[in-house]
Amino acid sequence: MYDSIETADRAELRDHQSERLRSVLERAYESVPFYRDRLERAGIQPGSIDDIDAIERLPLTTSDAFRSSYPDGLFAVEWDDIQRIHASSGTTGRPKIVGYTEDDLDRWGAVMARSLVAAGVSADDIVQNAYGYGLFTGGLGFHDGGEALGATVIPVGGGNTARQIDFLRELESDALACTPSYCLYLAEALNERGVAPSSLALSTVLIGAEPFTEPLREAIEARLDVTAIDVYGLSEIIGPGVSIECSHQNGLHIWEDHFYPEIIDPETGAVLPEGETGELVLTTITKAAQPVLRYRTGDITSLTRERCACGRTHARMAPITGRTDDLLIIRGVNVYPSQIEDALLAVNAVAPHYRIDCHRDDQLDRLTITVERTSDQSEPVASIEADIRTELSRALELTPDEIDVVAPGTIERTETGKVQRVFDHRNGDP
Ligand code: DLL
Repeated sequence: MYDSIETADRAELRDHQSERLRSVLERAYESVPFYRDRLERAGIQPGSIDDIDAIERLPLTTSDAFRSSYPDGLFAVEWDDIQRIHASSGTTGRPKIVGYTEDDLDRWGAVMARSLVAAGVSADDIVQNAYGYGLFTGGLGFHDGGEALGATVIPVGGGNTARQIDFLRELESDALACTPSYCLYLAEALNERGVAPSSLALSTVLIGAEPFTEPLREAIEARLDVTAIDVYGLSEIIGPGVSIECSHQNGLHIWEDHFYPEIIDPETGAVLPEGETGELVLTTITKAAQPVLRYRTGDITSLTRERCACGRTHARMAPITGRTDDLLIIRGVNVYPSQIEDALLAVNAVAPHYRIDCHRDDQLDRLTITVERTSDQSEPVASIEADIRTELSRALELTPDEIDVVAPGTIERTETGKVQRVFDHRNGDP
């Protein structure tokens, strides 16, 4: 264990949660007009909630809160106290901005260090971090956690497969952190180069940031001869480190002394009993810069509060099985179809007919965008394509693999029912 709270008695944990909820509510009410309005409208005075069980009375928060408060309306501290910013995709043009104070960054480092220990990583280990560095929380989240633990971190970042392989071999990394799809890609690249997994020191991979199935995990474990640990998190709450599996791989331990979980019925918003599947809702009970109350993650899972065989008592969530919205996660990057639509329709020569295709080729996601040009033929295709690329690069943190500009009338029209513009062939769309 990294921290004794991980095995705390549940009654003790609940006392902590109640106390922290009271304090976060007070801060949110005092410092964030958005929450003050919501609480007042719901007739709730912060002092009237004194037990964690009463959290159900608080209004739910959706990702719209980030959009309507862009960029800093959800901050509970002054800019002077913000030490770092991260961001993730919003449904349209503007990203969700997340801020951290110095204490928040320390807490994040500590929950990530705790997560790494739960996954079997120790201070003596070398962690090769192949999550992207930058606004995405994956890179710096694992980086700070590895350093807080006292491990050696190799900040190689995403991609650059030849270098990843060199480092795995020559620096003898014990753990690798990357998306599951990239992990599988790397396994194939190793195989093609004739590198036997048994010749590597690698024993653990930390896979997250996108959904994966159990067979995919098994393929990773078999091909790399490793234990593949599921790690979950989201920028709005902190980034990676909200929850992680231990070596028993029987659910992801949610660090409940910082993040309070509930499962709701996505249709009605009602809290569901333990064990039922629904939408995960999280409340940050320690975050200073930007507390988030009852946030609808959009992720589908279930919870158990039974003590794990490892001795940890915090609630465990099942691996994520899907989302309540249309978020696409492509190579670990979040993309809402509405962001693509906004960008395409900002180009004059483009008609409002398009399709988005996601394939998985050779274990790597590919994004293809097909758009119709208008009947005005004056602009050459190459220049329309260039305009589209410019608009998309403004809106997305990933470049489509292919942009196809087609003649007017080419894209199939929908006469009945809902239009389907997104074809996620990874999920079996034809
Ligand atoms: O993906 C944080 C992260 C980085 C987690 C590295 C794990 C490892 P966002 O970019 O804000 O943050 O995306 C959050 O990604 O709501 C889920 O839909 C999805 N997601 C994250 N981890 C998992 C996972 C990071 N283990 C969104 N399994 C979340 C399934 C995941 N989906």
